Amino acid sequence: MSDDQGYADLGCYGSEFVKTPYLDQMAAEGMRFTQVYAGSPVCAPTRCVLLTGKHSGHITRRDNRTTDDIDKPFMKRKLISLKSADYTFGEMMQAAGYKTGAYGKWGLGNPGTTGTPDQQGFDDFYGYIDQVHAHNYYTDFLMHNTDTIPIPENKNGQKEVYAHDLVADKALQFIQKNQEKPFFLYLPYTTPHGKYEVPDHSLYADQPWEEKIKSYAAMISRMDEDIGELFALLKDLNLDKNTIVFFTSDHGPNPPFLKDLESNKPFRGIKRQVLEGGLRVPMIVRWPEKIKAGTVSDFVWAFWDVMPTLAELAGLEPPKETDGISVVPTLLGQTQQAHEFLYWEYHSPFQQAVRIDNWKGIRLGTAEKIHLFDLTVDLKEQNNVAQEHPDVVAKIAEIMEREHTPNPYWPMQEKARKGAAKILVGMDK
Ligand SMILES: [Ca+2]
Repeated sequence: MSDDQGYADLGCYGSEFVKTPYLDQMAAEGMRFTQVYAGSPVCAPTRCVLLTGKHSGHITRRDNRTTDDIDKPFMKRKLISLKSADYTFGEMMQAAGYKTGAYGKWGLGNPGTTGTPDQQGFDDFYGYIDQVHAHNYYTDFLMHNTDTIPIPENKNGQKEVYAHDLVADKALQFIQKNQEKPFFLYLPYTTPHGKYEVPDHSLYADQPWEEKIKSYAAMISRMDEDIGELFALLKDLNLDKNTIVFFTSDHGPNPPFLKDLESNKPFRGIKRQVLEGGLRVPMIVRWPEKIKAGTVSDFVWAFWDVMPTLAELAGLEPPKETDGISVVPTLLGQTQQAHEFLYWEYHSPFQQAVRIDNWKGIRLGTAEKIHLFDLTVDLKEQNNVAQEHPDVVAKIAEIMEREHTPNPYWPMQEKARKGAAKILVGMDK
């Protein structure tokens, strides 16, 4: 999983700018999905959804911040940790006898809390436990499980070792080490999230873009090469055919990349918005001889389906509490029951969204009217047709009430705070 990478930032998703030969090859050898949704439009809750198989109305961590400290600087904000009662895909796979490893950005509970990777089903972790720490690509330490491991080369602001490279290597070592056993690798890379720093962006030297944009593109290409190495290793170890690999991004892109890279094409919206551009993500799944090579699927699914899907792939019962469905039939080319609806809530500013068939409803605060868009003809969500379809709007309103479980940290808000309106008028136009 990449971090803050737009739907359209891969060659196989139509990018004319970013070079991703290995992910393009993965898509050519597997199944590429055009209608997969992230759990939330920001980092922490989307990971919470992915790991627990529940949508954002049911999870512990529904925003990067808590509701009571919105005015504090980001570094001083309290971060809500996963609870012991939260059951993750790590715990599920660990209990089923898989060796479990997680490398990269965790962000669901800092050291000393119940939310650390070692307490949430991972035998081995290396990377950034704190999500804000992950913004630093030349950090002078990373975490191994809950131990601090110094990176002396980066002491005193030196930039000798690119931390992403260490994470990518750890993932390969995990596969090497566990090649004789069943293993489950969760690999949340930190690229191409800011800071936009990379050792080398010469691949894009001829582009007329500013530095930041060259770096962002180079970060994606660097990750792509690492994924190429991962596939090469699987082949070397003769694990290629029996290893199922998923690739996705955690949510939509940031504003600086829309103009030059068209990162959210063909949608509107960005990170922090429940518009399609904030939620629609690439999803590629590769499983040689089982998944038909080069397939493109428009089946509609979301991050909360990953855990039940893994359960079926591992021959387990579905998790007891989940909002998801297994998409294994779709992977195998069979037809399957579609979701009745998809639901999202996000808290800064408060937004809810529902998708039913090709209808998408968005509400900014419970006192506001629901806007309704027909994705069949309006992928950019610009033409509000709520007045023409009161029955659909009523159904969506009912889902918005029902799917939000009350939680002291995450109250429904009547009014989205100041600035929210620009989400619907289109801040990126
Ligand atoms: Ca992110």
